[in-house]
Amino acid sequence: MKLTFLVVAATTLSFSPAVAVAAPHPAPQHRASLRLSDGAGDTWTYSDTTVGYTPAPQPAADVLSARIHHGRYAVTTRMLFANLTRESTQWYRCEIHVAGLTHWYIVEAAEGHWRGIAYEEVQGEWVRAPGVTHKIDYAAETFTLRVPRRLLGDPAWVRVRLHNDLGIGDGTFFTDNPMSAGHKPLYTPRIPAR
Ligand SMILES: [Ca+2]
Repeated sequence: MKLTFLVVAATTLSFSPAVAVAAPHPAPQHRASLRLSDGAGDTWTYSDTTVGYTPAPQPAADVLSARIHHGRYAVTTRMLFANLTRESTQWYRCEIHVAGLTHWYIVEAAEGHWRGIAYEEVQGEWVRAPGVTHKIDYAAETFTLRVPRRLLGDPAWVRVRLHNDLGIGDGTFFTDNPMSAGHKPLYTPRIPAR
């Protein structure tokens, strides 16, 4: 089992039936945080010249765990990687779905801006995302993104999807996510604000 909810939005859980709910005690109600675990060595590769996705280990893109918190003031997400590097272009992606709308955030890290630049994708265009803060910690192997709730319209709940893509420069890419066992990430159930 790849995905494990340690804390769940118990009353709104409607995820895949394959998901294991790890709750040693009666599940708390309306928790605003999710913790996700992911396998090691389970990245996928794809390219500009081939079709589909193939399993291929790539520690720089390999997500090991994640945390999503819907707090009073912001949605904060964090992914832990096997071994982040400053060698290839990496796109850290976070999609936040609210009622009737999805916000698409991308942080790009590459030569010249290893700290990353945050964008929101709006109608296919990448625009800078003031108010959105992030940190790429290459020593701790973590990527953190914080989106103020006011930028999301102060939603009652959010559904979140995290993933990343790494481009090694020859048209070859790697991807991984903590949201599914495959290359395609799935959204969380609704996470209410707290
Ligand atoms: Ca992984």
